[in-house]
Amino acid sequence: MTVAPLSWAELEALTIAQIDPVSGPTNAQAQLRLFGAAESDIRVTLYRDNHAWCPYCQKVWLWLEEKQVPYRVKKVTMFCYGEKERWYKDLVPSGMLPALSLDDRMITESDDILLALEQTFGPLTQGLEDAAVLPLRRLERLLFRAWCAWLCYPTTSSRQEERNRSQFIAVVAKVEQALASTPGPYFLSEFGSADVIFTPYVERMNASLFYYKGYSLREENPRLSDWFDAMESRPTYRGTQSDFHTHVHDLPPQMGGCWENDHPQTRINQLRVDQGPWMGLPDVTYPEPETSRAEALHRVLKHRASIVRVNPADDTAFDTALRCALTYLMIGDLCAPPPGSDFSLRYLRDRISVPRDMSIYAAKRLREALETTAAIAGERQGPAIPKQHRRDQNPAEFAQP
Ligand SMILES: N[C@@H](CCC(=O)N[C@@H](CS)C(=O)NCC(=O)O)C(=O)O
Repeated sequence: MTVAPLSWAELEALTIAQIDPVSGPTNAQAQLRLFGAAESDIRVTLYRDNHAWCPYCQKVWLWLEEKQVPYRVKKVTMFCYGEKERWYKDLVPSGMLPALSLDDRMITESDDILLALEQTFGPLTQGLEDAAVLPLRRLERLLFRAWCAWLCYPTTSSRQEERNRSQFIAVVAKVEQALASTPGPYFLSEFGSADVIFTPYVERMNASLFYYKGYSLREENPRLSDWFDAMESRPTYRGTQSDFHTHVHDLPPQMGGCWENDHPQTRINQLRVDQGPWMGLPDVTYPEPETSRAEALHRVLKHRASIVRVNPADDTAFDTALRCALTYLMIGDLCAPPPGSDFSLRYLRDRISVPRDMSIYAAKRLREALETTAAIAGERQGPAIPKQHRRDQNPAEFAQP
């Protein structure tokens, strides 16, 4: 038995009050973060990418949120998904992100940004140049290089693939040892800048190795698993956290390619990340908030005109299909979409970006609703997600008037 789709007005009535992006917990939508300060006291502007894909931006973003330094956010387009804004090239001719203005001084390079922030606002527990932090920063770079060597170059033989894997796992063992040498779950005795430094790439390693190599970093390494759990206990990290689906499809154009192996587990993981079920994937373990469905609904309603416009399907048919998926999301009753909607619903399923659009559990619920509704119409997948660029995600299409 299927039900008729709710109208947009009926769906609107199911929304609940949302968090305040300026003063609520860390979130990707805020353009201003005050932490109780007056707007006139702001000394910092962070320039970061629209989609929250840039790892170096996440590092600075997390640091500001942890230190509760009031700041403005200006979002900039990355080369891989659109055209760089002229005003930004005037400020930073290379177009590189992140950049930060501090008392009207422009700073680029994420480590230089953090050093300048430390000088002005004090370190986040330990400074970047603290004797305990320096070796951890070197370890993070070692891990990064071993990850790139395994993921970002094609291999010509299974022996080479195995060697790259072993080299990565040998560095992970050092990371496990570093984490084991402190009493708590963090890299030093308390949470601090060393944890911020590791966060962006360890999160991306967890996603990409699961999908391209059939290797579950978070599940196979007990100390890293505890570290991820501890990070997820922090609302700051939850607000910047992405999911497997977003990362595995945003990394190839940024990294110049991600190469998969032919391990059977890789195929299993790819199917799961692309087609679900998304609940239970090792990209998140904290309990799902009760508000996840309402958050997803709110975010779709906010952008529904653009979502319908960019979809490859006919607007009227897709409008109905989308309402069917949202009806299922909110009331749990199946709603049959117009014939042919499998393609268009899966187009949207594949383009929800975390945390840009919504938080991780909201995205999982929305993907699930889109997939369940698409499956009533048929088995056709959406258009392939490009690997060389992500101009299918051009933020200009979603610019608010
Ligand atoms: N070493 C720089 C690296 C920054 C970097 O590589 N940024 C990339 C994004 S992750 C970038 O801005 N690329 C230009 C673009 O994609 O538009 C830092 O630490 O800030």
